[in-house]
Formats: sequence, structure tokens, C-alpha cells
Amino acid sequence: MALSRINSLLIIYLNLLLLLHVKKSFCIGNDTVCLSNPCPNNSTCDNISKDNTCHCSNTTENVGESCDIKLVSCSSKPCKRNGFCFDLDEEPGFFCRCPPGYGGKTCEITLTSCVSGFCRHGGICHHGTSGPFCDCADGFIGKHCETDFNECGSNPCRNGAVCQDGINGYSCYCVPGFQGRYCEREVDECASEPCQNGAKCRNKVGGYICDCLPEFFGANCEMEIDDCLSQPCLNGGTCQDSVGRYFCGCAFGFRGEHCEINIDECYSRPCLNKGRCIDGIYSYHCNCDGTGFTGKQCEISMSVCSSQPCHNNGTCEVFDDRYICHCWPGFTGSRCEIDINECSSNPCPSTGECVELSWASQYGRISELPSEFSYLHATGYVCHCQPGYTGIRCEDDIDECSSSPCKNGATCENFPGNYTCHCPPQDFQGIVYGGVDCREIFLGCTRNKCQNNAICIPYIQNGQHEYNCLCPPGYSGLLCDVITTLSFEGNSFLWITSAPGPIKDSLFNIALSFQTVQSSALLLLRGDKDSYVKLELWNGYVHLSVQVNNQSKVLLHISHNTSDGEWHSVEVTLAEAVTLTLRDNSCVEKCVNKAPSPIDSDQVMIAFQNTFLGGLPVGKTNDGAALLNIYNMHSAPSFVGCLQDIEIDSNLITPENISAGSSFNVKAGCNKKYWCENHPCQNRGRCVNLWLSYECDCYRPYEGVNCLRGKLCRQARLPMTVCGNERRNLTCYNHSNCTELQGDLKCVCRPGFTGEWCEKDINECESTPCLNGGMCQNLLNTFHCNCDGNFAGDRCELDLTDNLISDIFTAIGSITLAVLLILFLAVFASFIASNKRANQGTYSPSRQEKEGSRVEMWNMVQPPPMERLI
Ligand SMILES: *[C@@H]1O[C@H](CO)[C@@H](O)[C@H](O)[C@H]1NC(C)=O
Ligand SMILES: *[C@@H]1O[C@H](CO)[C@@H](O)[C@H](O)[C@H]1NC(C)=O
Ligand SMILES: *[C@@H]1O[C@H](CO)[C@@H](O)[C@H](O)[C@H]1NC(C)=O
Ligand SMILES: *[C@@H]1O[C@H](CO)[C@@H](O)[C@H](O)[C@H]1NC(C)=O
Ligand SMILES: *[C@@H]1O[C@H](CO)[C@@H](O)[C@H](O)[C@H]1NC(C)=O
Ligand SMILES: *[C@@H]1O[C@H](CO)[C@@H](O)[C@H](O)[C@H]1NC(C)=O
Ligand SMILES: *[C@@H]1O[C@H](CO)[C@@H](O)[C@H](O)[C@H]1NC(C)=O
Ligand SMILES: *[C@@H]1O[C@H](CO)[C@@H](O)[C@H](O)[C@H]1NC(C)=O
Ligand SMILES: *[C@@H]1O[C@H](CO)[C@@H](O)[C@H](O)[C@H]1NC(C)=O
Ligand SMILES: *[C@H]1O[C@H](CO)[C@@H](O)[C@H](O)[C@H]1NC(C)=O
Ligand SMILES: CC(=O)N[C@H]1CO[C@H](CO)[C@@H](O)[C@@H]1O
Repeated sequence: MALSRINSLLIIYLNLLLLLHVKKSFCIGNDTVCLSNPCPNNSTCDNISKDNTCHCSNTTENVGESCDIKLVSCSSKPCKRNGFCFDLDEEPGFFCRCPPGYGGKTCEITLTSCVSGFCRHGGICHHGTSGPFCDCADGFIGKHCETDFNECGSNPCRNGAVCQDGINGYSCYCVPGFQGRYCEREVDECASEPCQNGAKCRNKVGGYICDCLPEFFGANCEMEIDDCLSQPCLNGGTCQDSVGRYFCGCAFGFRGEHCEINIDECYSRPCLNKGRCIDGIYSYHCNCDGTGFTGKQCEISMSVCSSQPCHNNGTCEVFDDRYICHCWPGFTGSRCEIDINECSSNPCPSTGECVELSWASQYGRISELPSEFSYLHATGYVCHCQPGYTGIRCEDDIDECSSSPCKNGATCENFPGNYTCHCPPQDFQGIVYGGVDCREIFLGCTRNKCQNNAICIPYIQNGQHEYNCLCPPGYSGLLCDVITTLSFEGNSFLWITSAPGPIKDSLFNIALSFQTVQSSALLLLRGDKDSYVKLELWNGYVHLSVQVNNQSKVLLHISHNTSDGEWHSVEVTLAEAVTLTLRDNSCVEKCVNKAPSPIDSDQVMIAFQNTFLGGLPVGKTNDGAALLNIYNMHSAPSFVGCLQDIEIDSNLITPENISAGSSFNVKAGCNKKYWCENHPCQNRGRCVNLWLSYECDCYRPYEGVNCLRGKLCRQARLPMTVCGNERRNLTCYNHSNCTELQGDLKCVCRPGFTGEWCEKDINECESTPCLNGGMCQNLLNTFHCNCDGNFAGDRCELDLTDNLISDIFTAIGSITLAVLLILFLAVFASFIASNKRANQGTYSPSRQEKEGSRVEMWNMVQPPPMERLI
């Protein structure tokens, strides 16, 4: 029930709200209101206003809902009888205040009874016989009490006071000095005792006068006269004013009432030692001249510090009758005379030099120090770097190459402290750059005269383009046109004499290059029989032996085989040590050998005047009789081969400066002959170049010079014997006899044979008995020398020309040798040919060999008769 009532109430309320809303939206549609222009004349439709749609356009003129009511304003002067008009903004638009006795809307009515407003200012209206009249309140007069009565008219105020009229009264406003209702009483201004400092007050009209005591002034004598105004205090004294007087506060050094007295500071005699005192203002000065003292009070004896005893800017301080020196850091000593040596520990490395900071002379000169010397910073050191180094401890190498100093494509190589430019080789235009930085163009080699493939090295001297020739081995001279090569052709020697040098320098120095196939040979001997230095080849190795006074001292060698037919350079120096050096590209290790020098006597030096190269003069020299004795000593065989670039004590030996008679079998140039080039050895025999000749290493059964000769049953040529016992059988070849000695079988050989069975033919050529290049042929128990054309004799020992060093000889000798050889070979060949023919058809060499061996070993049959081939 209750619920349904609440429901219906809620529905009614909601409907009401809806209605209100609809109405509101309707009414608010002001556009439509104004559009219909419902407002009357003299009004406008306002579309902002919600409630009052029409507004009167001039509200001072038109009012009312339809703006149709017109107001009357005071401007139209509606009030009569001088009534005062007030504008109203409601009907009728004005209000008139009428003068007394009149009324009505426009004061048009004359009042004749006690109506309100007949009496003004509280006057009471009474009705009389002749009309109403007014009983006015105090202070007002007139028919209607309209006029205020002037009470000041009787001048009630005195002494020039101003009277002001009021309603039923008045007020008096007094001039100063008067008081009272009518300003009739005079005021006593001295009553408040305005005068100070004992002054007497005299009253005056409207004021007073203070009669001041001396020292005071001012209207009330309140101010005191300043006695200090005259600045009575002298010499900077301060003035202090007091009543009727002043006091001076004096500056230091002055006294007196006005500080006029300068106090004498010398009075106490402050200067000592007869110094003269000069007074000043609150001070004194001691003039110590002539007293021998100094200081403010002449208290310091001048004798101690005046001589400036302290060194190195130390300060001198007097201490009793002595002095003390105060030193700067870095100095010490009682007089600062010792400069502490900060460099004593050698703190800088080798690339820098230690410079002490106390070395004033170095300031401004080296970059590591500031420009000005100061004792304040004089302790310690700096490292002054050598050129090319930097860093505090000069540890950094400056890369001089970083500035690219090398020009024209040269490469730069940095070194500690420096650089080197490697100039490029001659370019395609033939330009060579040189100089320190490869800047300069060197033209010296453009037309050089260097010979024999020498390398030309250009340079500039005094502005001229010059050149040097760098000679290849075997040549010397400015243009490398001098040949230094010498040929040693067997049993040769070259005798050089040199002046004896001073002993203490390098004793001697020999350098030479050699070329040989000999495995043993004497290269050089310097000295004599007792004392010498000897350079030899032993089994291909270079050996150096030194002998002093017949005692062998030093023996050095270098284990590198040099008998290979190629050039090898060897150097011997004798100074504090004996040094043997093999300067050889092929020698890789232990190419230098050293030993302490055994030579210390001048005697030896005299012996060293003589040097023999290649061999010793054994009986073969024009004036060699004496030498023969001196140099008849054991040595390696004489050298066969070539020597060049021989330097003895730095003197170059050339063929030109060899004197006649001091050599044998030595020729200029190198006569190395390539014997094997034409393959002279037949039947696959191996050719060995022996320098002056060649040798054929034949395969069996071939033999002979060129392996042409077949070794046809050689053992059968000579008879053999066979003997034996029950234990063994023995065959003895080559005509040897068989003997039995105490049951032991032995072969007894014929001369020229050797071996257990006398089977070996002794090679008589082994000792190279043929001289002067003669070629040896081995025979049975003997040999035969095939001599060079210029030589003859069993051993080719006879010289046919006697012209030792002649190029013609060389040519003829070689030709003769060749012709002889050819002849010999021809004879030899024809011999073999005829021999072969005799045996043709009967022999097969291999078969014969086999059968022969069988015969040799086991047959007791006597062999056929010997066949002599040569
Ligand atoms: C408005 O004034 C005009 C003449 O100026 C008149 O014709 C008209 O009737 C007036 N309208 C009203 C509502 O008084
Ligand atoms: C009222 O409406 C009129 C006509 O639409 C328009 O000219 C006028 O500016 C409006 N007044 C105001 C105050 O918006
Ligand atoms: C209204 O009317 C009076 C009298 O005619 C006039 O003085 C005043 O200027 C008018 N005001 C306006 C706003 O027009
Ligand atoms: C409008 O005002 C003028 C003067 O201001 C008056 O003459 C006129 O009669 C007035 N019109 C209406 C309809 O009130
Ligand atoms: C030495 O000392 C004096 C002051 O004691 C100073 O004026 C002067 O420059 C110093 N000399 C040097 C070289 O430092
Ligand atoms: C550095 O080397 C150049 C040539 O490369 C030379 O002229 C110069 O003297 C050298 N300087 C030093 C300090 O060694
Ligand atoms: C050096 O060479 C030669 C020739 O080839 C040879 O006879 C000799 O035995 C060699 N020496 C050594 C030590 O090998
Ligand atoms: C040198 O020594 C050898 C053997 O060692 C000796 O036979 C000779 O007589 C000596 N000569 C001299 C001059 O002492
Ligand atoms: C071998 O003996 C014979 C005869 O007895 C003799 O003539 C010959 O000389 C001897 N040969 C040797 C090498 O002893
Ligand atoms: C009345 O008119 C003004 C101006 O045209 C408008 O901004 C306003 O929304 C209107 N009011 C209604 C209720 O339509
Ligand atoms: C020990 C030995 O071998 N003896 C021999 C030596 O030669 C003769 C003949 O050929 C033999 O009969 C032996 O036996």
C-alpha cells in the first residue's frame, strides 16, 4: 500500500519535472520571441534577457511595461515659486520642495493654515487672528523661522579671535597666546619652564624669551658653545670640548697643553757605540757613520758580516761577535761555499749529460734549464740530452726519419741519435742521387772511364762532379786498369823485399787471393830460416805457422777446403795477436783463427823484410847461391795456381813492380786452363784438371794418358812364379821370385813393383819429378818427363829461353806443350792401333781377362813372353 503510494507520488513528481523542462525549453527559445518583435515603440527586444524581453530604450524618458509612460524631468522647470526641483525615476519624474508658505505638487498652492511645513527649524505653528504664525526655536527668526540668527554680530570674541556663528550660539577661535571663552585671558608660556641650562624665562604675548647663561645658546638655551671650533690642539692632537673649556689629546711624540712640544726621543740616548742620535717625530735615527758599527742602534759590529763572508747568495747573520751563513738548498759548508754535487751518482744515462741546477752559467744555454738562474731553485740536476735523444732521462731516441729527410725515393734508416739515407740506384735516365739526404744529383759517372767492369761511384768535390772506380777482384788503379793477378806455373817463387817497419805498430799485414787445385802447397813465407811466418795449404786447408828463433810458436789453420780451383781470399795480421782470416763467401764458420803473438824482437822484424810467394828458391835463381843456403828448409810443394790482389803491409804487388831476377816461373795474368772442357779422357775415364795438365782416371781395363790403351793381360806380360807348400800356394807376379823363409811364403819384388804379390807398379810420377810444367809419364821402375817447349832435361829442368817472365814465352810454351801432347797422342794412338791389329781375332779383352786370372791363380804353366807396349 505504502509502496504503491510512494510509486504514484514519484510518478507525479517526475511528470512535473518533465513539464517544467518542456516549458523551460519553450520559453528559452528567445529567437522566436524577438523575431516576432513584440516590443512596443520606444523599446527594444533583448535576446539576452530571460525574463523581461522588452527594454525601454531611454529609461529616463519612458517607463512602464510597454514603455508608454513618459516622465517629466526638472529640466522642464515644473516647480513654481522658486521651489527646489529633484529628479525622480518614477512617476511623475520630479519632486518640488516648496518655499515656506507654499505646497502642492508644483508649489502652486499658497498655505493658509498650520499645515506641516509652515514653520521651519522646529518652530511651533500657532493660529492667530490674522492667520497662522510661528513661535521660532532659539537662534531662528522669520515668518516661518526660516532664517538662522547671527550671534557673532555683537563681536563677542576678544584679542583678535575668530567668531563662528552656530545655532543659537557661537564659538571663539583664539590667536596663540590667548585663551578663555571669549579669548579674553593671556597664556603664560613660561609656566612649562622651557628654558634649559639655568636660563631665565621671560613671558611674551604668544611666546617667551630665554635669557641664556654664557656658554649656551639656542631658543631654549639648550645648546652649548664648542670651544674646539678654533682647533686649538697642534700637531695632530685631538680636541675634547668641555663646558667652557677644552682638552687636547696629543699624538705620539708630542705633549703640552696644545701638544705644541715635540718629545725628544734621543733623551734616553738609545744609540750605542757613540752613534749620533737624530730626533724625529716619535722616533729617532742613529747615524753610525765612523763608529764601525751598524744596525738600528749601531749595535752590530761591522767587522763580521761586512766582508760578505757567505758565498752563493747565503745570508749572513751576526751572532754575538761571530756570524752564521744561511745557505740556499743545494749549497752547504760554513760559508755556503760547497756546491752539493747532485751529479755524483751519474744519474743520467750515456745518452745524456748531467747538469746541476746550481750551474748558473748553463742557464739560457741548454733547453732543459729555464732562462733565468735563481738560487731558490738551485738544488737538483737535469739530464741534458745528446742530439737525437729526448725525455727526462734522455731515454727516448728521436726518430729522425719521421721528418722524411731522405729525398728522391731514398730509404731512411733511423739510428740512435741519427739517421742514414740509402740512395736509390741509378734510375733509367742515368741519374744518380747522393749526398747526406740524397738531394744532390751526381753526374760524375755519366762518362766514366772505369774498366774491367768496375763499379763507378760518383761524388762532388769543390763543385765538380767526380767519380771513383770500385775495382773487381784482380784489378787495381784509379781506373781499375792494372792487373794484379800472377800465375805460378810450378817450381815458381816471387821474392818481395820490403823496408822493416817499426815494431810496436801492427807488425805486418798480408792479404792475398789464391786459386789452385793443389791440396798441399806453399803460399807464402815471410822471414828467414830461423824466424818466419809461413802460409801453406795442407790437404786443402789453409795453415799458418810461425817460428821464432828456430822454435815453433804458433800454428793456426782454418778447416775449409780451398783446393777447389776457385778464388779464396786469406789475410794474415800480426800485431798483439796473430790472426788468420779466410774471407770467403763459401766459408761459414770458424773462418777466423787467433793466437797471441809470439814476436817481440827487432831481430825478427829484420827477417820480415823478405817475403816469398808461391815457393822457395831451390837452386834456381840467377843470384840465388846465397839464398839457397838460407831457405833450404822443409816446406810444402811449391804453389801451382794463381794469386791476385797481394798486399804486403798495404803495398799492392802488381806484375809491373816485380823486379827482374826476383822471381821464377811467375807470369802476369792467370793461366788457368780448362783442360777437361774438351773431354780428353776416353772410354768414360774421369778427367781431373791438374792446372798445368790433366789426368784421366780410367776405367779398367783402359789406361794410359787418355785411357785409350786397353790393359790387355798386363800381368801376363811379365812372367810369374807360383810356389807353394802343404799349407798354401802363392803366386808372385811381375818377375818376382818366391821365397820360403822359416815356412812363410813371400814374394821378392823387382825394382818398380810392390804389393804382397808384387802386383802393383810403383807410380814414379807421384812425387811430381817433372819441373817447369813438364808432364810425367809412369814407366816400369822409372818415369819420363814430357817437357814444355822452353825446357829440356830428364826433369825438364833446363831452361831454353832463360826469359822468365815473358808473355811470349807463355804463348809459345803453351803452344809447344799442346803440339807435343798432340804428337805424343798421335804416336801413342798409332802404336795401339798396330798392336791391336797384331792380336785381332784372337783376343776378346774380357774373356782374356777372365782366362788370364784363372791361369794366374791356379796354373803352373809358364806364361807367354812379355809384351812391351812402350
Ligand atoms: C508605434 O508608432 C507608430 C507611429 O510612429 C504607430 O503607427 C503605431 O501604432 C505605434 N505602435 C504602438 C504599439 O503604439
Ligand atoms: C539580439 O538579436 C538581434 C537580432 O537577432 C541582434 O541583432 C542583436 O545583436 C542581439 N543582441 C544581443 C545582445 O545579442
Ligand atoms: C532620453 O530623453 C531625454 C529627454 O528627451 C534626453 O535628454 C536623453 O538624452 C534621452 N536619453 C537617451 C539615452 O536617449
Ligand atoms: C515615443 O516617444 C516620443 C518622444 O520621445 C513620443 O513623442 C511618442 O509619442 C512616443 N511613442 C509612444 C508610442 O509612446
Ligand atoms: C741574492 O739574494 C738577493 C737578496 O738576498 C737577491 O736580491 C738577489 O737576486 C739574489 N741573487 C740571485 C742570483 O739569486
Ligand atoms: C748524422 O748523420 C749525418 C749523415 O747521415 C752526418 O752528416 C751527421 O754528422 C750525423 N750527426 C751526428 C750527430 O752523428
Ligand atoms: C780437399 O779437396 C782436395 C781436392 O778435391 C782433396 O784431394 C782433399 O782430400 C780435400 N781435403 C779434405 C780435407 O777433404
Ligand atoms: C834448428 O832446429 C833444428 C832441429 O830442431 C836443428 O837441427 C838446427 O840445428 C837448428 N838450427 C839452429 C840455427 O838452431
Ligand atoms: C829370381 O831368381 C833368378 C834365378 O835364381 C834370379 O836370376 C833373379 O834375379 C831372381 N829375381 C829376384 C827378383 O830376386
Ligand atoms: C536566446 O538568444 C541568444 C542569442 O541569440 C542565444 O545565445 C540563446 O541560446 C537563446 N536562448 C534560448 C533559450 O533559446
Ligand atoms: C794347399 C794347397 O792348396 N795346395 C795346392 C797347391 O797346388 C797344387 C797344384 O794345383 C795342388 O795340388 C795343391 O793341393
